[in-house]
Amino acid sequence: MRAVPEAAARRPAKDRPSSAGQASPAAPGAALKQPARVGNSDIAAVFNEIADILEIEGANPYRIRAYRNGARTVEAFGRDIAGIITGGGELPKLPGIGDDLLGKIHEIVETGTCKLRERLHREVPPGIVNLLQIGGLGPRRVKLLYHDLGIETPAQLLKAAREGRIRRLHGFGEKTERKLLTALESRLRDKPRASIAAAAAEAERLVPYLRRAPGVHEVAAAGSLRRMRDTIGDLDILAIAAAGGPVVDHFLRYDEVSDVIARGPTRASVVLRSGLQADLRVVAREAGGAALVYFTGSKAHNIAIRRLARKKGLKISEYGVFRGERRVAGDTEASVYGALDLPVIPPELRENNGEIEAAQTRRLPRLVELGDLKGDLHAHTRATDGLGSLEEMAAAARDAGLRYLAITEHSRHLTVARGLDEEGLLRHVEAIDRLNEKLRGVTLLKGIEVDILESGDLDLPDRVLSKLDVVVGAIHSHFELPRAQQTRRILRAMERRCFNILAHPTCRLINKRNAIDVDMGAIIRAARERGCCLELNAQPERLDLNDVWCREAKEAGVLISINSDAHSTPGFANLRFGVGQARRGWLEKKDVLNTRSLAELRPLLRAMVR
Ligand code: DGT
Ligand code: CA
Ligand code: CA
Repeated sequence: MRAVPEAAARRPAKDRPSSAGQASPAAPGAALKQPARVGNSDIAAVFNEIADILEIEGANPYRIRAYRNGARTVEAFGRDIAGIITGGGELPKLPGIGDDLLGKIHEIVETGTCKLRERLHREVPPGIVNLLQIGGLGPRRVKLLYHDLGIETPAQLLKAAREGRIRRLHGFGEKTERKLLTALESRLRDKPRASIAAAAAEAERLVPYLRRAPGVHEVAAAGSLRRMRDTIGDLDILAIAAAGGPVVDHFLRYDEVSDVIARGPTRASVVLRSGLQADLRVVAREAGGAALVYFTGSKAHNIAIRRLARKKGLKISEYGVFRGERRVAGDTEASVYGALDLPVIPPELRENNGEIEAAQTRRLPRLVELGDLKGDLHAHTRATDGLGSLEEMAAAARDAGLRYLAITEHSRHLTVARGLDEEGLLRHVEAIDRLNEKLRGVTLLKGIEVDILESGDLDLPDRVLSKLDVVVGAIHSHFELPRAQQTRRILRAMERRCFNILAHPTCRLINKRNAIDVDMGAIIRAARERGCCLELNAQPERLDLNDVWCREAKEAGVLISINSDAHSTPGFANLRFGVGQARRGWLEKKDVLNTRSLAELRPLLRAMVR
């Protein structure tokens, strides 16, 4: 059994995404990392958040009011502040916005956040900001809850409300307590799903911790995380041990546990401090494989194999495979599938989407693996909105096992990311040429992530694009166009002679922005006819194309490029999430552009130029 999803286990995890940058989308303080445009309301939201935390901290009321007034002014200002600033213009004098706040506005426009906000987030317990999102709770009440009852998280608040401890607080009362309880319970019901990166990071701390429990033989993460779904509802952890009790006790002593939802002799459910729920099941060794199959799911897959078992006169459950009273399999996954005359089906395929039929006819795909990737065709440096230098990014790519890396900075239209104009790009390209002469073990490719303008034009002329090794086209604006117009826009861009790869084709940001409304079927068909590629962007908040469209693209014969879109050196660690999504889309090595060696890749890219 493995503790981490298969595709992830193949490479050392030293370059894990930092939990700061890749935390769950709901995590407070996560900067708006994407070069998404900062609107006036975003600036106002940062100011209001600062005011909230200052109020919880009991700061000077004048200072708090300054941020609240600043937020109101910014929101009411009739023009787009980011547009004025990035266009090199000067903001008119605004009421209540002095030099200090003006400096912060610039900071927010450039980085999506500001240092003060990040510092405040470090000063107060992280869950506290989440308390503010609960209906009926302002900063004054949150401050009381924190100081008088030590409540830092929604889970702790829920517990206190259920125990009737809130009503006794000054200024709360029974009615408020009941309202809070309702709000908290409905929040629990429809809480957003965690990003796979946040869930994987949690599991990679929890699983090794559980391995140290007394009498444990093995521990593994199952559920949607093992299937590498793009988002995770809760963690399902399976432990194999002779006795459940000591393992459950050890689990409940984990210092990240903020609330215990349920406990029994062989199972427990808790809420972790991040807000993610974790379910533990402890089973005996002889049932380990059957339990792993059961808790890996998906539910639809489980139901389908149970039906198959019944046809063979077998009964399958989380305890084993039985013929009548007699156990015929269950200690390993291979024994369970073997009892059904099936090879082990990779967890990523277990969605009852044809994998059982493919297994029966011995036509399961040989899924692409992380180690198959030879290069990465989408990355940024600090020349635009990245953090690393060319040298640092090249070295990090090499350390991640890659042999080539395309540097694809933003183009001029994307002013929030300080996109390059023609001159800036050509200078960058020369720097890449010079560096390539010195580099060992990895080659940089000259690329661009060129903006697809509203009209479908590209942001730079062919004369410039034709000097590059790879042209990645991307949409960063006008996400709301009607379907027909959005589709036409992308098809038009793909027709350009130098176009190689359509980046993050649906532009979704998980839990933040919906996919654009576009006829993806038409885009896939056009990519096949045009002979260009589609990206699977591996950033955990994108994972775009998703599994479903990857499979469609594969069936249409369109190559997918699994790209990190790294903005800093740890960014390459995200490739594993891209590979997970690709595997869910049934992709094999041959279906992925960047499994090709550099010698194989160059002619492929050149053949796309017409
Ligand atoms: P999630 O947590 O929403 O991301 O998705 P899962 O797949 O991790 O679902 P979860 O945590 O509710 O359950 C974990 C696994 O347990 C699931 O993949 C299959 C199994 N399971 C849960 N409920 C049922 C059920 O009613 N019938 C069957 N056959 N299996 C179930
Ligand atoms: Ca789950
Ligand atoms: Ca669960």
